[in-house]
Amino acid sequence: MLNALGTPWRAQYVDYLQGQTRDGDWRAGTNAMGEVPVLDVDGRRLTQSGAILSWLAEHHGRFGGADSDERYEVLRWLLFDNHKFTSYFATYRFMKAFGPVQPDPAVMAWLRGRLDNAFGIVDKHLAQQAFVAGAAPTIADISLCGYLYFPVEESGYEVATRFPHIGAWLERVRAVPGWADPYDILPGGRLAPKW
Ligand SMILES: N[C@@H](CCC(=O)N[C@@H](CS)C(=O)NCC(=O)O)C(=O)O
Repeated sequence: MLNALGTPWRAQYVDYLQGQTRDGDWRAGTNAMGEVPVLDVDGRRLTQSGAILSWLAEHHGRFGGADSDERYEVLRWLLFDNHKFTSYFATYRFMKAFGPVQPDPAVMAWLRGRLDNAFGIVDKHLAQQAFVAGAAPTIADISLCGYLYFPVEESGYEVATRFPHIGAWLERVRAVPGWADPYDILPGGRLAPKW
């Protein structure tokens, strides 16, 4: 989002795999919710990607939706994303590639069922229109696509191939000026999948 806005930004590494986000001092000083992303901007601290994206869209007057109906549509998809799309996929990828123990097949099968459903819903939606909230990209697209550009071997889930409308949409989002591969902009380097 920051790249798409063309606004200067600087990343700071947070080592959550080693427990930094569970540290009491980090929570007291940075985010009581124990999560990244955290955005420090104009003397304020924002957390929760949906709130960060909404603030940036409003502040810059871009990617928030063209009118009131579209802004409501954006909110609807941000909520769906946080509950059922990125949340399940991020968890699935984490357990599949980076979790502390080998993933439990029953848990993975349950998550996969949830993902099949969520991806199916978004795929059907994107068969009708170019972007999630309408004809132009918004923060709803930026929220939903967040984890889908990571290498397939990390999740073992072929999202773009299994859901062709999602695959085509990912190419359209990739064409938004400022788009960058996550591993080219995230600090901390790339880890090899463990499992
Ligand atoms: N709903 C939150 C989810 C954020 C989230 O799950 N962040 C993960 C990294 S992707 C995290 O900080 N995990 C650290 C932990 O659980 O200790 C958002 O969209 O910002």
